[in-house]
Amino acid sequence: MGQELRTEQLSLDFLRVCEAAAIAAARTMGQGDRKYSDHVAVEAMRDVMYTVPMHGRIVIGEGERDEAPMLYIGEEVGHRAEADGVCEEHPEVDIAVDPLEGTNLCALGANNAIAVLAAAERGGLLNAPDIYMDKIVVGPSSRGAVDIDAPVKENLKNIARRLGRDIEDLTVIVLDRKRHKKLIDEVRAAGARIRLISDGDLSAGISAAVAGTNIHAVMGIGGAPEGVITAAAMRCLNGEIQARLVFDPDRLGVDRDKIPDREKVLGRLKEMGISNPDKVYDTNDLAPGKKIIFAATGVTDGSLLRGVRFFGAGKRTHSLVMTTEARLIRFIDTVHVEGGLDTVIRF
Ligand code: VTB
Repeated sequence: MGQELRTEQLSLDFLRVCEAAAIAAARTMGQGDRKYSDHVAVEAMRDVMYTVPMHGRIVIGEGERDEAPMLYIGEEVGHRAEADGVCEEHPEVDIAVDPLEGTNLCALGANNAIAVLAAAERGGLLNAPDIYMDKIVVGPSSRGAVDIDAPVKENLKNIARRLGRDIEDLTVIVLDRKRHKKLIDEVRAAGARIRLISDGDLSAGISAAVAGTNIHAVMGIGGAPEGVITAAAMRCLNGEIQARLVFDPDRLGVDRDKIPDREKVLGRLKEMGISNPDKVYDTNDLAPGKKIIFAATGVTDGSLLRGVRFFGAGKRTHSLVMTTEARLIRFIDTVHVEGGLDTVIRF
């Protein structure tokens, strides 16, 4: 057993981790090479991760799909210092990372790419497989008013009622994919406005939980790892996510040979401790931790976070850092000064 997890300090360490990943990725913005952008983000994130005083374990990472050499599922990360010959016990932390959420967005210089991670005490984050997940994400006002199995129109009606407006005044974010044709038709028929995004349902979900972004819900099928990290953010922001794993090729609108065979997926889920693949997960199932930490830094400009800006004598990052424990939602604007004593800091 390590020391008790102190989220106050650790959240600021994780801020450094996300800032480093965001800066590295932002340098590659617009180069059109998503793999390279991801690679530099992963490297930077991992380097700083090793300076954090913790006994960390990656539970969601670059894992399976990419067969990643770094930040793979199960990798132990963190700085294990020994002071005066006495082994200083560090807290045990489970970590879910997405060093560059929206690799394409960064490669194209499009909005809403972020570097993000969530952490909790051991077992505090669902070890979700890297497969698809159907999700509905709403902010605090609509918590308890939606049901992933209800008709789209009913959910929208309930969200509108909670927000004291008409369905026509809602904006719903949906990933622009063929698999969402029916969902998009239904949202349109209900009268809500839609923002179709090319990527990044995780940053969209966070925006849905912050009033003033003019985003009221995120619906549809994206990645399961992104779902877990979204849930961690919802725990801190009082929002809600409901979700269900999806591996039916018909629902995904893909050829059967494009995704692993159902039996194979079921086997893998069982190994991961998931016996009911059709389970509806709520926020607490996905991120059950008592102590949740969430940190994200903007890579490109977005609805909630500004992207990294480089100026001659340094760079500037914009981040969101929060924990369930401290009830502090921090938007952190950091100037990383590299110039000499004559460096001018702008407001
Ligand atoms: C999803 C979504 C992510 O990639 O994982 C998506 O959750 C991949 O979906 O936010 P496709 O296979 O349909 O492209 C993101 O958009 C970006 O990582």
